[in-house]
Amino acid sequence: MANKISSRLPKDFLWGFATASFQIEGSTQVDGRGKSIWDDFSKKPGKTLDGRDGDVATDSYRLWKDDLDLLVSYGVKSYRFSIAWSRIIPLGGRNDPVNEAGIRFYSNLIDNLLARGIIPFVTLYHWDLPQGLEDRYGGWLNKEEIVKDYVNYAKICFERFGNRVKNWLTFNEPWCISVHGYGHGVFAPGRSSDRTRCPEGDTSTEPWLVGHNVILAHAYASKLYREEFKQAQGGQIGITLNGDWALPYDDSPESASRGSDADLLTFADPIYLGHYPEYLKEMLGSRLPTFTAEELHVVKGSSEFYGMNTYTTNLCMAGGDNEFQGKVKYTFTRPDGTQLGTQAHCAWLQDYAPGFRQLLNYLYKRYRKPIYVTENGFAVKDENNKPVEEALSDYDRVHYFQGTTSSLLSAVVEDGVDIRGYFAWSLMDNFEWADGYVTRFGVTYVDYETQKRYPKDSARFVCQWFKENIEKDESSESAAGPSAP
Ligand code: GBH
Repeated sequence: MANKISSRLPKDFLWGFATASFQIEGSTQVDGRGKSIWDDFSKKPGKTLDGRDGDVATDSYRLWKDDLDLLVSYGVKSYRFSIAWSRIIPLGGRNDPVNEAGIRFYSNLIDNLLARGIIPFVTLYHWDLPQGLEDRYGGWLNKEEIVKDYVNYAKICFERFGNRVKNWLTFNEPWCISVHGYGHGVFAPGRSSDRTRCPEGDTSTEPWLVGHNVILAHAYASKLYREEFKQAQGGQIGITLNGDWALPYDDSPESASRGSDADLLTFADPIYLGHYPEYLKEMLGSRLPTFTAEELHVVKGSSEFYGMNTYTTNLCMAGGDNEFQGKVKYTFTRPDGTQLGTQAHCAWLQDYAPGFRQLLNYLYKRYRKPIYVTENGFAVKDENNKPVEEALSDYDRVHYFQGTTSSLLSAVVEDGVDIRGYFAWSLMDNFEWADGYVTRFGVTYVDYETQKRYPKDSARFVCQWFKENIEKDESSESAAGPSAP
């Protein structure tokens, strides 16, 4: 037994499932919650695939105890969820009133998680900006206002929850906030240069401005935490970035050498290294905002770990004019016509686990920070059209997690990558943004008529896998009971 220990994940490895407030809570008009930018956006014609909004979602604002029972039945060590800013400060701003009912909701959730031995991993911002700030001054476009308002909101969360929450994520995926919200215009607030989608917006400048402002908001909130709360509360703070691995399409010189730079480096380089990547400066010229020396000082080193959301691997070729992809083209079809992996329900996702291991190695070598995989998951093709009983046999998702968990283990035990946690996306099917309820990412099936939850095979796989592949905590086992020596 003794020499098997090194082939496992360390005993304090955190694992569990992730969700986000707007995707699960519903009850959008309850207990003083203000509107978020997703409320009206998801109700506009054509914004979601099925025309449905987030008013009910998985009803988790009311059913949170059921969700907690589910987490307990899965035996997770940790749960990643997000706080809805507009429940805490309904209008959003630093001079607007705080909503005690909103505080109470998350406070209860946190207390009950802890009582069941589940460690909360909390995202402060998973895309649901208070509508009040969008209306008042243009939300993320307005650096002077939004940075202060975000920091104030974060401060309230540290003050009210920080005695119990030890793991903070400032933001989920700034790339998506910027590019989908202000480039493609497919996410709230839906701005874009595409006049068929949006009456105003400028795709060539706004996403970069918004990204810049998100970095600053993150950095100043992180500074505040580290200076005023960290020591007393003993927690840590970081950011979660999305990024997928890239492989060259073929061995021609046009095959992109820097395929995955666009989503990976745009945010990570400033935050961990203190500057925007060279290719981005070249590509954007004066359209790329600059940090003052003082700001840079705050930005550099502002994340204590690398929060990593990753789903797939792309084959890359130079060319095309998609700046958000760093002007490379993506495909899943190899030169010989075969597919890289199994196709998911959404076009952007195929199952290719070796890329996950390579990405972990790449990020660890580049930034030298402990990594938490904060999202990783798969949407099974046509799962939404299957009867429940059939959907529960989610073989493609099981296969996906078999691949990524074994890549995770190899990265830790063979490659020496410092990975501290893994959260599968998602605890349950939920409101999948522009896809509405069509695309299901859950390890738990949700019947949206009854809100009943049914564990899928993938839930069983993931839970079993982590139980078997984490070193046993001998001390706490013997402390917990009179079990064998
Ligand atoms: C995550 O984002 C989100 O954090 C989570 O809320 C969401 O439910 C989950 O994924 C599943 O979608 O978008 O066509 O330009 C994943 C974000 C999606 C970002 C795919 C990169 C690339 C292709 N990634 N995207 S496209």
